[in-house]
This record gives sequence, C-alpha cells and structure tokens, in this order.
Amino acid sequence: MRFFLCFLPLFICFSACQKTSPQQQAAYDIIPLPASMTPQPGHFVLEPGTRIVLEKEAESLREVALYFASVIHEISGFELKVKDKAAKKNNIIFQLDEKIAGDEAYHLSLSASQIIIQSRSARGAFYAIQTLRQLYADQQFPAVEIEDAPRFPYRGMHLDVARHFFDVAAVKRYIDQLAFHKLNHFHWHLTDDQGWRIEIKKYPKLTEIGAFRKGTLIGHYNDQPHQFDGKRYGGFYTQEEIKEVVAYAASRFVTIVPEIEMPGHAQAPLAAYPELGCTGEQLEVWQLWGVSENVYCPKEETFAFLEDVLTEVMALFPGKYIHIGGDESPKTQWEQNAFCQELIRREGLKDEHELQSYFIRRIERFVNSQGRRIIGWDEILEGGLAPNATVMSWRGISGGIEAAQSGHDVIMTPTSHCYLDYYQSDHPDEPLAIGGFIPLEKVYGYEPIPAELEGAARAHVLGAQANLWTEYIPTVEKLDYMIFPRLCALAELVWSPADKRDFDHFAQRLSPHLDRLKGMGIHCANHLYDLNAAIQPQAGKVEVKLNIHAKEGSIHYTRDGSEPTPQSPLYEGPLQLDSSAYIRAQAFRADGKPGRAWEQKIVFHKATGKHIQLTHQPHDKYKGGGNGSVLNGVLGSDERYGDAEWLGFDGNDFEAMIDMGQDAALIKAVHFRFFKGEGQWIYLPAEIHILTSSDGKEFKEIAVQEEISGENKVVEVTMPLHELAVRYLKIIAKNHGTIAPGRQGAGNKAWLFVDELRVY
Ligand code: TNX
Repeated sequence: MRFFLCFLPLFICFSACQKTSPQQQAAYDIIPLPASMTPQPGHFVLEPGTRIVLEKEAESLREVALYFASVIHEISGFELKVKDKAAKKNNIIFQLDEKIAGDEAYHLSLSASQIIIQSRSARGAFYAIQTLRQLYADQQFPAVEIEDAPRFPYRGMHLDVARHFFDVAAVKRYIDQLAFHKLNHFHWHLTDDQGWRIEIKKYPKLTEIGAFRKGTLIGHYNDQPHQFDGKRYGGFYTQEEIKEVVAYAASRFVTIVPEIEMPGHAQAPLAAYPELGCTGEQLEVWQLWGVSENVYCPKEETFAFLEDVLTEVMALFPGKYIHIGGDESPKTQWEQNAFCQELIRREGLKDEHELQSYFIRRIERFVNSQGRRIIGWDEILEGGLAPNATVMSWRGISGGIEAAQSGHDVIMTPTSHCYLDYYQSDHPDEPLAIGGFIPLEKVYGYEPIPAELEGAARAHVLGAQANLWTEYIPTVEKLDYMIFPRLCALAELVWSPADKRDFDHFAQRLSPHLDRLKGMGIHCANHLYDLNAAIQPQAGKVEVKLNIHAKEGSIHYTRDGSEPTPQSPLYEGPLQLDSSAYIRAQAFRADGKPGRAWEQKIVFHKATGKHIQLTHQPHDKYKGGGNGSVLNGVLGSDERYGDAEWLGFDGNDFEAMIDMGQDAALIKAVHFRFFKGEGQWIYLPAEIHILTSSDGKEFKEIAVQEEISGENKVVEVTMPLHELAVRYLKIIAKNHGTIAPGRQGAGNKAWLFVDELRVY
C-alpha cells in the first residue's frame, strides 16, 4: 500500500489538470499508440456506484484490480469497491483470457454501459490500466475497442546514479514514468569512477569511501582549464532501500537490471580498495568526467571481491540479467603491469583485449553458475564474446549486428538515437548537456532492428533502451527535461507496430500528453513550437526553410533583425537570399502564444551558396543540415558541435571540392573553423591542404598547413593565399587518426568536425 501513497500527489495534480481542461479531441491521444484502436460513439461515465468486478476465475488479478481502484480514487475521488458479481450496469470487469497471445497483451472493450479488460495475466491488465489512465478525462472514458500488445519484449530506460545521485523517491518516480509509458526494464547504473552507490555488507568501504567525492567539475569538460567546486558530494542506497525499490518496480511490472561496472569505470571502488588495482596507488573518487585510466587488475583477489559483490547484488535483484559494464576500459595499466603481462602469456592470450575478454568470461561463468545471465556494453565483443552474454550496442549498431549474427541476444541503444543526455534542441538557450544532438523526431525515427539482419538473427534483437548519463544532470527537474518528451518517442518505437509509426500523428498526440505529464508534476521540455530551420546553398543563393512540429500555429519573420510579431510577413515557403541578412522568426499559436524565438545572421562570402562535393560523407549522426552547411553563410555554434552547421567525420578526412562558378573568383584567403572536444573524442585535424584547378580534374596544391592547435572549443585557422582567380577549389583537412593511449577515446578513431569554410 505504501507505494500508492507515494503516488498520491502526482494523481491529485493529474486529476485537477484533467478537470480544468477537458479536451474532447484529445480523448484518444494515447502514447504509446495501441496496436489496434477503434473509437466508438458514447462515453462510460464514472459514478460513485461504479463497480470493479473480479469474477472467481480472475482471482489472480486481485492485486492489479486493487491497484486500479487506487488509481480511480486518485483521479476521481471515488472509492470503488472490488466485487465478484456485476451490478445491473456501470461495471468495470477484469477477465482472464488464455486465448490472448502474450503476457503483456490486453483487450479493452469500453462502451457506455461497461468496461471489459481482458488479459492472460496481471501484466496485461496493468497495461490496460495505463491506457485507461490516458483515456480518462472529466469523469468519463470515451468508448473504444482496443487490442494491444508490445512489439518488443525488452523496453528499457537506463539511469546513471553514479555521476549524480538520485534518491529512492526520485528513482520510484522514474519507475512510475517508465510503467506509465509501458516500459518494462529499468537499467540502474550503480557504480562508476565518480561514485559507488550500493551498500555491500562485506565491503563497507565501498560506500564509506567510494560513495563520496571531494568535488565535482564545474561547467563542461571541454571548458579548459578544469575547475572543481570543492564540495563533498555523494550518497548511496542501503540494501533495505534497494529491496524497497525492487519491490516497488515489481508492482509496476518493471524488472531492474543492476549494473556493476568492470573492469573499467572503477576508480571509486579502487579508492576504497586500492589493492584491487594495478598500481596500488591510493586514489580518490574521481571528480572529473570521462574515462579514468584506473581499472581493476585481473588478479585472483579481484575476482574473489567481484564474486562477493555480485553475490550480494544477485540476492537483492531477482531479475535474470546482471549488467557487468565492460565499456571503455583503458588498457594502459594492463600493458605496463608485470602481473597482467604474465597472465596474458600464461593463458595464451594475444593481447590486452583478449585479457578483457578473459576477465568477462570468468565473471560470466560465475554469474551463469548462479542461474543468471550477463549483459555487457558492446566492447565485450573485443577479444571474443563470452558464450551466453547479451550485448548492449551503444557505439553504433555494428556491435549489435555482429552479436545477433553470432546468435547472441542484443539490446539496441546507439548513441545516434538513444542518448537522452545529448542536446534535444540546437537553440542557444538550451541547458548545458554533454554534447550531440538528438531531437525528438530522431528518437522517434529509430528502428531497432538493423536492416542488415536477416531471418533468425532479427529475433535476437530483444528491443531498445534509452540511456540517461548524468554528468550534466544534477537535479530531478533537469532529469525530467532531458527525458521528456523523448522517452515518449522511445516508448512508442518499442511498443507500437512499426507500420503505424508516423511522427506527425505522434506530435499531435504529444501536445495533450505533455499536459497530462505536466499535471503529474513532470518538468517536460516542449519543442513542438520551436522553429526548425534548414539553411542550404541553392545555385549561388542561400535558401532558408522554416517549420514547426505542432500542427497548428503560423510562422512570421523579418529580414532586418527586427523582432517578429503576428503582423510581420507570414512565412509561406522557403526564402531565397542573395546577400547577407539577419532573419528573425517565431511561431504564433492559434491562442496568440508565441513559440521560442529564432534568429540567424547569414553573412555572405565568396563561396556562399556555391556547389560543394565531399569525397567522404559525414557520419549519419552529424551531417548538419546537409553538406552545404559549410558554405551557407552561417557559423556553427561556439559551444556545441551537434547543430545543423557542424559536419562530423568519424575517422575520415574532410575532403571537399567547391565550384566557385563560371567567372572564376579572385580569392585571397580561406578561413577554417574546427571543433575541439577531446572528452567526446573530437580532435583537431593533423594538417590542411588547399588545391586549385581550372577543370575540376587536374589539381595543383597551393598551400599546406601542419600543426593545427588551439585552446578553445572552436579553433579558427586562416590560410592566406596570393590573390588568384579560382574556378575549382579543393580542400583537404586530414583526420587526427587513431587516438593515442592516455588521451580520451584512446584506441578509437578520432572525430573531425568542420564548419563554415569562409573564402575571401
Ligand atoms: C559513454 S555509454 C559512456 C558513459 C558516459 C556516456 C556519456 C557507455 C557504455 N559509456 O560512461 O557517461 O558516454 O554520454
């Protein structure tokens, strides 16, 4: 009963909000969209005498029926009784139906006289109740027939409580929201370099020492030099609290996947037990974000420690999966450690990657011997995958493809679509985030089953998950802002049928859904009325296209930098610019409320609007508004690389050919901008070459620059030229290459980010 009380304030709010704004058209706006839904005429009106009916055969649904009664109480104030016989009318009947395919499926038959909820288990009935919560408004439910079942069995959300700690109340609130959106797995990231958050009775120093750090980085990792706030920070869950959360999640049909990181991301436990490391050095819990070089040493003592820890963890968490991390584990200390080198020799391993694989296999053998399965991040593929492991594909989808093709289960959670710690808007007013750019429509457009997979391999994709890493998320308010509404998009892509997915329809349902969430006290982001701009070269001009996601509202703009009003020119189609301009625009809703203001200066130079051709395409994640973004007269953000301007190349060079046009232009200099964000593996180019040609075939090199350096996030380079007439210009900025050991992203390919190439 206790958890229902926790829910109470949310429901009071929810009901109040619903009463003040009954939205008729919003009646069927359910997220995630049910598999099949047929609206019917009429309404079922809730009355004080409405009965919840549980016939004898449906006794196993009692708990969920009582939960439903508590939901009704909170949203309507009515105290409905659960009875075993129907009244003459106005019944809400729970029935078990063995014929329904799947534990999570349900049928809802809702007419003016009764509501029938059919499922083959309590789980299905629970999801029917979540649908009813969304249908309810103003004391009534609109009549409808629904047949619903999820598309994927694994529908997950992750939360990192190591970088910032979230207490039991915040975690329960998070689980509530997962359940409300029909997600069924909560991946609880409990340990990392910056904090150990779970009480382990046998090793008290893990929390006495490992759960607290002396300070936290101020601002962003890319702001140099690093500064720290000097404030002790931390916290942990006692085992009693963990049990409470596990039981709470179970009552919401959410399975918790606990994560204990190894062999890397281990500086916090090593601060508590330095003897488990390779150096023996007395460390502190890390105050910086990123990947620490300090990792567990694969000695017997370490395995004994980890087995003890996992034994306590498995006693607390009843789910099938234990996540053992496995990501981003630098190999430098293993390379320099005599014991590790001897172990590699003794075990006949090829290198440190095989040593990591040896580490994970040993842990897997132990976890399997206890009747559980491991999940690991996709690095566990390197050096050979443990036999029964499930892989979480995060650095893209190739790890997932490889694992599924070799018969392993996978959960897709690529940084391209599922990282909710990344920016969701490129507006300069967005609160600080780690980087990246994953707007709502990007999440919504994610397809968890890679096209490369065929036949049986497709069934190994259990589903998808979104991750919330919390380096830059210290509060519940910011947590809400980062996950909502992107969590709603995730919920739909893992629950609803793929062929029903339609972003415009989703956006339309989202508006009333956001009101529901606000009514529950959730601090959602709302970018539905933000302007999305596409600014691209078009035959020597620059074309500016504007749009908003909301289905209503009109866009007004000015070209001279003055503030737009509903009286300013109405945007009716793309604007064509042939000289510099300062565009300001805003959406105005039917009720006169403005959306977020947008403005952009577009400054022409000699190559603005010209045709550009790239030898290597930018990575799908970072292709700006198109390749023309580097010649559109707009500078990429000084703070963030994930906007519509910067182009990002994953390991590749930037190689461009620009056609300056018939009347060869006289040029004196080329001006470059590069982004530097080593924390996100973004490095400056190794060198730049400029070549020219009169026919686009034969090129002559006219300038080279080596040694590109700079302290800021955006590094500008000017290459002066002897004034010359140029028809074709070729520009090559060489990628930094593989990242050296000891630097962030070591061993991976560096990213190269390029924006406006200004030609004067
Ligand atoms: C990578 S995803 C990490 C985390 C960071 C995250 C930030 C993964 C397995 N490792 O340690 O918090 O990027 O986006």
